[in-house]
Amino acid sequence: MKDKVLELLSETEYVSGEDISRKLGISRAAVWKNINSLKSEGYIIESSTNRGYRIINRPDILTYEEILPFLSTAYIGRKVLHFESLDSTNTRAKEIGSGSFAEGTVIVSEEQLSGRGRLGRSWSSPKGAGIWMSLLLKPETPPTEAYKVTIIAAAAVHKALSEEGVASLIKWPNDIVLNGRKICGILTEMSAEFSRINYLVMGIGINVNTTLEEFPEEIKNKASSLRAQTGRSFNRKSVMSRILNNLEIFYDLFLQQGTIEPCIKICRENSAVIGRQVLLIEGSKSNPVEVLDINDKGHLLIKDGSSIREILSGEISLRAMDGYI
Ligand code: BTX
Repeated sequence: MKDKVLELLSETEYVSGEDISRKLGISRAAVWKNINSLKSEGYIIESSTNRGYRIINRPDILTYEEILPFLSTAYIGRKVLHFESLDSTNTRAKEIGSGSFAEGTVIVSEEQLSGRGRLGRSWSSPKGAGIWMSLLLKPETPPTEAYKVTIIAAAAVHKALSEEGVASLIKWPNDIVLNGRKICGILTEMSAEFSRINYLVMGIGINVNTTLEEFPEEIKNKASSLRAQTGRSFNRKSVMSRILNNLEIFYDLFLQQGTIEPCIKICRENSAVIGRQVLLIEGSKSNPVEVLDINDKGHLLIKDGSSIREILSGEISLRAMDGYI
């Protein structure tokens, strides 16, 4: 009901309690209760005895109602489960994955208490500073195609950031970097049977307005945020919606035409690693290789000594010879 009350309110004109009560079929006392509940979420609402209610200011929160003005999708992000705090949005998405939630459902939390990276690593997710979200996807493709979704996510984040005026680079397969610092990570997880995917969870974590002090000591030398790197604050609602808008375009192309070609092109043209000597970390082994290209399947081509190898993302990491990247 609170959401319905919010839909009726506006910044430009007053709406009377009586109108709200009539339109929603609730009592005046219930209207007042819902207004108070919105105020406790951070909405600043003016109430004038004669004229009614008017929104003065909206909170910086990533609810469906708040991203709606920026969203141009048909189904991605049309159902948003918003939390103040969660252990991990990926974990929550996996809990609901096999249920009835539609493809494109987004789980987003203002903070994560146990945000997860790849290979059991953790992801720092302080309150209100970044975007910590997971998308539920149910592509009718074989499990061997699932890796492509990470490439789609990387391209969508890159494109969204460039629309925000930020020229980021993609560190294949799942990091976005700005000035050599990690500002975004992608974690795709899957539930599948032998030949079909039950569901995919595409987790995206992006440091938007995080200050450097907010990062844990051990990642201060490699992590950063859009704000720390550019010196300006970003509208998280706009950044989140741009990512979802671009995701839907690329994901539809993948579903309908079976291609991720435009995404590979973006990853290739904005690569943080192509043409560089890097350390390839596989399990406990680490050896210097030269990154040659990303091929048409989205795999990384590297020169390892005298042989050329094709790497299929998964369990590897890349590092600069002398630091993060
Ligand atoms: P990754 O394994 O490539 O990166 C994790 C590593 O990155 C950590 O070991 C640490 O060194 C560093 N790191 C941790 N937190 C941050 C941060 N905030 N910014 C930059 N570097 C950091 C990357 O895994 C995938 C991360 C996905 C995160 C999203 S958030 C929404 C969703 N829910 C969830 O639990 N995970 C995903």
